[in-house]
Amino acid sequence: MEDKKILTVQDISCVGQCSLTVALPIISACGIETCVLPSAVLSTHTGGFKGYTFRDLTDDIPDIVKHWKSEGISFNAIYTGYLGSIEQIDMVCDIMKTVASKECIKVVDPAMADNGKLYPGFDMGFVQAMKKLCGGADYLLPNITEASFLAGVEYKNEYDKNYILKLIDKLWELGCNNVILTGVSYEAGKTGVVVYMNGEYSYYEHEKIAGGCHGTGDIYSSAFVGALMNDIDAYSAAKIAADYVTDCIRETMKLDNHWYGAKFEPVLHKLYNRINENRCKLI
Ligand code: PXL
Repeated sequence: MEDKKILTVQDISCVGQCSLTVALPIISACGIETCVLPSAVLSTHTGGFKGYTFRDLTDDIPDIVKHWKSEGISFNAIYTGYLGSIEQIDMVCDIMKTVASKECIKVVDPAMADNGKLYPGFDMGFVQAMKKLCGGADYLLPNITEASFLAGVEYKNEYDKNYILKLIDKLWELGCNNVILTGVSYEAGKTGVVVYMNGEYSYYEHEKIAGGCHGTGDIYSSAFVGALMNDIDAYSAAKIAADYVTDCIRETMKLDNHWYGAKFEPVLHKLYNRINENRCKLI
């Protein structure tokens, strides 16, 4: 049996159910050893709390990576999320080469925007730097807002299939191998993911639960990576992650005022079960 481990690079938001506090439990629950490189430490995420603290860890990264190299440590997959600075994006581009195993799978979630807007603290310089990281991805997982910034295409709330195909084509031109575009909704009450792989587009449509939740992009990417690392094909992994996010939102809606994140913990077993069902199909 292969001894696989993944490195995930993103921030620690101490409170807020996003980034590392989501990636670590979800990927671990998928049975995969999960190593972390924290990009920054924040008291909370930036999506609704006021007066949060932010410690950028860019300066710590070179020594951490140097130590890993001296120990001969490498990773079977590297998955990046929210990054703290442009300088850090450049370092992560480097890490994608230096601590990657031979067959390393590179997954980039360009976590920087949603609902038509960049997150606080990010600007077009950050978007420009992010394009380089995205260009080296085996799997690029943006939402529509991130895709529109990266593609240089106007953001639209309502769109047709041609708009989505244009976004994906422009993302692919950045150099990435495969694109998984999340939050693609063509009709009320439905949403889905478009998977662009080996020149072909597939769409997995599912129920859209009113309300939505903060941090679902991070949950989606983490579940996708967890499934992929279990040798599940990318389309099935995209579908498993979408079903899991739907479970998380449904769970969150049971509460009156859980506004800052999604309740991913009580439904982790459903993700685990789906991954095992799909693994069985492989055998
Ligand atoms: O969920 C993405 C995310 C991650 N990390 C931080 C954030 C956000 C989104 O707002 O603020 C710190």
